[in-house]
Amino acid sequence: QDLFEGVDFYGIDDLLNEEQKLVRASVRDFVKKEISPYIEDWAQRGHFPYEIVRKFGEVGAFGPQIPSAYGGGGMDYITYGLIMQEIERGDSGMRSTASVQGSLVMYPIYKFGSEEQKQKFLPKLASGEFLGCFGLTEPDHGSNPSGMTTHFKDMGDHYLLNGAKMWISNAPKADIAVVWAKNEEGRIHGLIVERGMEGFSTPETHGKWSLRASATGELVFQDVKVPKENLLPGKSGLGAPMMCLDSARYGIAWGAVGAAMDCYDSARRYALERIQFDKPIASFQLIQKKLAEMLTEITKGQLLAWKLGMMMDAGTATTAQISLAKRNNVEMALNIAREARQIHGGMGITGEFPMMRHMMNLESVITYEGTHDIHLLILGHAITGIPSFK
Ligand code: TGC
Ligand code: FAD
Repeated sequence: QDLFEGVDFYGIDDLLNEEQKLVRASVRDFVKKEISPYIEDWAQRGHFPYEIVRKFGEVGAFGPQIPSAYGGGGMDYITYGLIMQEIERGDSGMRSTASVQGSLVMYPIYKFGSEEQKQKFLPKLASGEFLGCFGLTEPDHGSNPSGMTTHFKDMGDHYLLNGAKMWISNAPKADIAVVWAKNEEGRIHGLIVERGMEGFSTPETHGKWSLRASATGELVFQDVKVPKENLLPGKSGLGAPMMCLDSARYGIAWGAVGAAMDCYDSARRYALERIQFDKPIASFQLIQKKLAEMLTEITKGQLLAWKLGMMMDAGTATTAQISLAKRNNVEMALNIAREARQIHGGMGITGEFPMMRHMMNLESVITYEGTHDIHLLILGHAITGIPSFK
């Protein structure tokens, strides 16, 4: 772990500018000091280290792509991706905390919020004074969010919100929730629900085998009075949350590369040190095949993420292009975690090494922000022009 410098077989660093490399180095250092030494313990205990929220704020992990006028980093999407890569090299659950805050809470407030909402919430979210969450999924509507039943009524001087969301990252500790709900006409809107509002609760989801260092929960709304000024005025319809997902899924495409790098790095080191049949296992062709294939897939994933980042910065990336990268890179990372685990033999199942944790985390990553098959179907739609969902 101490010697880890990243994986760059194709000189992809040549495609990065000095500022991007500097930010990556600072987040890499942060992960090495603040996450890697503790993550196995947090994950084994199912503990979300709440103090990391402030620390993420200090290192600039919250909303790096949001303009600095609102407390964000004012950086490009490549830098944002590099930050997600480094954090997820530490742990996917830690990356979840950061990507939900930046892409799913700060982004909608920045993109669709009023000036008052931006001033009120964005600087506090950027600094980590506030933690946010994003409520789209419901118990009966996961892949098909347009079927949501959470709804609000116009009561004249406020809205009355009822319903429930499930599987919400950060929910148990969140100060605010960006919640997607239907109005009386069935149109989807975003509402900012604040902790302490009567009738709003966030029960924690227990018993997860995955993302154990991330707090997951429900959002329950029972006649919650939401002030009218908490409705996001800038955009309505399913397209609004989908735009947030574009940004978060992009971050995952980079994050998965980080998890894969960590597994590959551990497997390479172990293979060189572990002696069987009087030789390092790295000398056996079957082990070399695994390592060579890991490096090949990581390199392809890096190039995909980088090119997608260029398209994000140019504003030309399509949802289907984002799906392709999220889908490819998460599956790639999951396969590498499994192969790397094999290289470690029995030791690979323990918390001495990171692969088992990454592998279990990646089972969530391949499911959230659109399942692996939903991304395939988004691509199928783009290829054929025929949506299979209808
Ligand atoms: P469809 O008919 O395709 O679209 C409905 C309306 O939305 C518009 N739209 C978009 N607009 C802007 N950007 C996008 N990316 C858009 N995608 C869709 C579309 O134009 C249309 O607008 P309009 O005006 O015509 O109404 O929608 P559909 O109901 O057929 O569903 C499509 C589908 C299945 C692809 C989509 O709903 C989907 O992606 N489902 C997966 C759900 C999902 O990803 N949930 C994620 C929840 S959040 C989460 O998991 C966070 S985990 C975070 C962590 O811990 O890191
Ligand atoms: P379902 O939609 O019920 O899918 C079940 C299976 O059916 C899947 O394999 C799926 O691919 C398949 N399927 C569904 N429809 C089709 C179809 N048309 N064709 C073929 N196959 C299909 N959500 C949030 O809103 N905010 C969060 O912060 C958040 N954090 C999460 C954290 C964790 C740890 C997890 C596990 C989930 C989180 N989610 C969050 C929810 C996540 O986005 C959903 O789990 C995901 O979108 C899938 O929905 P579902 O679980 O209801 O599965």
